[in-house]
Amino acid sequence: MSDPLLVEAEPYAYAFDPAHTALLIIDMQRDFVEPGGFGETLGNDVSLLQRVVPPLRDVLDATRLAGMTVIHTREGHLPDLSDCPPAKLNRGTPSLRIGDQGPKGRILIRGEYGHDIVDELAPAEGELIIDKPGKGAFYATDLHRELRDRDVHRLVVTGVTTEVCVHTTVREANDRGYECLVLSDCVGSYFAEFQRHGLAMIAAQGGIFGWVASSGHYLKALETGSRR
Ligand code: TIU
Repeated sequence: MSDPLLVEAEPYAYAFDPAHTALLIIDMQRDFVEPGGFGETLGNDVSLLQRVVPPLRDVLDATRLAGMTVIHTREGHLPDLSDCPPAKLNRGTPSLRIGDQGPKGRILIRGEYGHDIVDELAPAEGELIIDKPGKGAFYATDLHRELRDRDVHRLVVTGVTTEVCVHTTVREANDRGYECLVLSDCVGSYFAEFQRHGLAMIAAQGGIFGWVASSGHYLKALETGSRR
């Protein structure tokens, strides 16, 4: 194996071999990022998440160029809602519930326009898409098997929202033995304080769940690799 690439990160440098690392893009769906979707029905200002798209696009381009595995996830449910627990369906007082008709189609339902990934980050041919019914990308999906099949042990994690699906996924991944680097400007929250504290929680205690770095530091490491 060649020398690993090193990313300047918290709590210390993150080492990775591009051949055994995947970029994981969590739930960059219209339902969370654009008006008229699930995020907005919960009372959130979705414009806060849109700032994630440009740096994440740069990361996606560079990762594809490096020939690394790219995996996209989408949170959502079957049209008959058979995979949506009543506890999730009935939670809170959203303006529209999961499965209701919204301006971008039925809220959080697979196959609807709002459920799909934003144009800027659309999956390329051959990139794996994991459809998940929960917040974590490992729960009730084939993600663990797909990663093992590809001999991938490290994940560069991006997407939305920091303290919900990103956190749940990083915690699930960490318990399964994956080493996760979360890119701070490529994850987003509807709440500034959750963004700050959510990132701090990952790298605290010597990296209790993983590492945190800016996309700039990740891109710099990839550039170093391409010059070898
Ligand atoms: N509501 C919220 O912050 N997030 C979610 O419901 N799902 C994801 O984070 N993808």
